[in-house]
Amino acid sequence: MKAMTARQSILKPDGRLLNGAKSSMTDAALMEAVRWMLMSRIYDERATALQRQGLYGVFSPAAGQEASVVGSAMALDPARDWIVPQYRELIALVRHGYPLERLAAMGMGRITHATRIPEGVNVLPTQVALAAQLPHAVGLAWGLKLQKKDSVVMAYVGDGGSSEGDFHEALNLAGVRQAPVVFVLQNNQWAISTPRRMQSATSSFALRAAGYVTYRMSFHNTTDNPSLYEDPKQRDEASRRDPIDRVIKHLTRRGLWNDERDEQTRMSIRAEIDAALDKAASFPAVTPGQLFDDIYAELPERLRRQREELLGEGSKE
Ligand SMILES: Cc1ncc(C[n+]2csc(CCOP(=O)(O)OP(=O)(O)O)c2C)c(N)n1
Ligand SMILES: [Mg+2]
Repeated sequence: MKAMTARQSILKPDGRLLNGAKSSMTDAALMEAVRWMLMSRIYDERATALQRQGLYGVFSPAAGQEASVVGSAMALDPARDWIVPQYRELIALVRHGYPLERLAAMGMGRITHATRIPEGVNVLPTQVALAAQLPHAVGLAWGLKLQKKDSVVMAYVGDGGSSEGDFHEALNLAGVRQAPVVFVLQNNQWAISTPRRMQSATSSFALRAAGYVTYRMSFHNTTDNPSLYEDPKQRDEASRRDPIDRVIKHLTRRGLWNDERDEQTRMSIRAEIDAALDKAASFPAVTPGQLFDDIYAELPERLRRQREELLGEGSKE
């Protein structure tokens, strides 16, 4: 197998395909992809604005990475396959059937039954403890194989997460057990402020796992300020390769996109996001006692005591 050591891209900044390159996507798939990518970008803007108003928790945008997230997720059949995310692949989960309003409810602190993954939606929850999702992904894939299911698990990890022991353990076990799991390593050049060159001596993360070279075109999350460590030239260079701009320019050249369609698409996405956010905000706020729910079938003594202490002796809450 020839190792990939540089960015592979067939779509130029002006929306033209490289000479001789051919997209294997149908027009219908392209149109679907661009809508998911736009939805991701517009949701980033809305969630960030809400966070700045104190109405949303810490939020990690996907700006710049939409093509990796949407392109990989669209290879899956939601009825058959599974997604195991890190925390930046929100739109992949929505495409797979996790309702946006439930993800929004989680972001807005309504960590109640309102955020539950519905029965039959094949996704695991987002994971902030880096790479801890990967051994679970392998276990899930191994289990599906033992059950003779024709399913694959797609597990996401970042360049930073790939330095964790869990990453290497998971890949090794997947190899040994031939578990049907695809690891998508999104190398967005940063682990918060740690640049990719400080992360690994490897010439390419693709030597470790199926990789995408992309660029995080925003802050790490809403607590971060990249102007303290990012050279603005890097961002300018990445903006020229903005995945959404390139696909829209490509579709425009081919007569599949115009200003009217652009406006209509963005309007319908905004309406969908507004409805999800309104619904999320209407869920009841979490009460302190709920912190202890849905973790153990029966609370261990230590936690039972902590719960009592928090709520006050004899409280019924
Ligand atoms: C085990 C662990 N160590 C450290 C952190 C703190 N932390 C949160 S996000 C992050 C950067 C992760 O970078 P990467 O895996 O490249 O993903 P990205 O945020 O770039 O998508 C770090 C170090 C954590 N969440 N978990
Ligand atoms: Mg990263």
